[in-house]
Amino acid sequence: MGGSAKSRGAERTGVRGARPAAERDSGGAAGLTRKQRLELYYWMRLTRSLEERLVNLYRQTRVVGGLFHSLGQEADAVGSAYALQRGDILSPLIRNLGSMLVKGATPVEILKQYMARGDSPTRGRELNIHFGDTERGFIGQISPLGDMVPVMAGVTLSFKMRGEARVGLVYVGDGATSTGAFHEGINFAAVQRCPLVVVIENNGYAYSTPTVKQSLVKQFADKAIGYGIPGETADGNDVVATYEATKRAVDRARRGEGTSIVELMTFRRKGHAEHDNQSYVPPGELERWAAENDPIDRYVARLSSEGVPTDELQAIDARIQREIDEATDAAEASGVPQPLDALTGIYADPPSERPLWFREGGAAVVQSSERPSSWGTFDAPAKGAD
Ligand SMILES: Cc1ncc(C[n+]2csc(CCOP(=O)(O)OP(=O)(O)O)c2C)c(N)n1
Ligand SMILES: [Mg+2]
Repeated sequence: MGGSAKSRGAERTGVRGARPAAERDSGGAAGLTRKQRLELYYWMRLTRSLEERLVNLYRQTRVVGGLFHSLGQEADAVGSAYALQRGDILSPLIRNLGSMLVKGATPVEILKQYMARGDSPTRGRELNIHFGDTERGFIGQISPLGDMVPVMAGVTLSFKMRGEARVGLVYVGDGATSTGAFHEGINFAAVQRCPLVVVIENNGYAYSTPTVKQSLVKQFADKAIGYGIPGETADGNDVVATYEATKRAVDRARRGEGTSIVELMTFRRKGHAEHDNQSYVPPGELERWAAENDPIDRYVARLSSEGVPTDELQAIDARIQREIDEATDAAEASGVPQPLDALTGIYADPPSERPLWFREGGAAVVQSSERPSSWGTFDAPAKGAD
């Protein structure tokens, strides 16, 4: 099958012009039940409200690291992750909080992680959402752009070799598509026919670099042609269209038809992180996207037109507020990390080691007790030896 983009998604306001919501939204309910359609609303609203809470905490200096925000991209994260099944594996990025929530990450974990609490998933050693849980089906993110594509090629090759009907999904930004790792990983996955979906989140910018300075391709899905795989562009601000396009690629992968690209057209309405004031975005662009192409507003309009009463959505909003308040209280009540936590999970039994060995000029623990001879490494020279 050729790689040319099948459907053109929401085009960028001010760059390619936006169409009215009624025309843009995909038709039908995509085979989703009423309960599922409300779940999509719940996950998008939870993502937005949780990030709003995180911004408040950041401004109060209670979030100690950088804060990465997915404002305006909730539909692309939630709709794509929703197309996966239990047992499938997802590799998220900093703007995929919504995807992680769909896969079972909890608000309290996210808050503890950003607030660097001692009982957060990484015990305060990492201050964003770079944590994973293979049981729940999301693996830990890493910062180097594109590098998770070859990793997920390997993960999905293992599914294929074991004869498991499982699928992997890896997110990359428009910027990450310019890396060597993206190219090597997707080419390998394609030729090995790995059950992998590569979702390119085309949000207009890679930090301050606009997509027009990133690549000359018209649509990033067109890159699929170069790898001999299918590519499809969908409206990433339409949660149902996103779900449908990703589901098509997921189903193909599960049927043994290999790797595909799904490009989701969206827009990053916040800076790269909270500190970035987006002075490089043309005036009016952010406001235009907020007014004309907000994924939650569009979905609320759609649900209303399908007969979902407003008070039902308001009840979901109230439930989310309660959940976030409770999670915030729990995160604030939990303690800060203890110094020895820095070693937990790294050495076999940290408490048995002298805590300040590294300040006393002693050899690393690994030199004395935990380096198996099978590693074939050499002993460090004894102190004072020639
Ligand atoms: C290989 C590599 N180069 C540069 C960086 C620094 N960096 C981190 S995020 C980012 C921009 C990413 O843009 P994009 O891939 O479009 O994702 P988005 O932030 O828009 O979701 C850059 C340049 C990095 N982490 N890794
Ligand atoms: Mg980008």
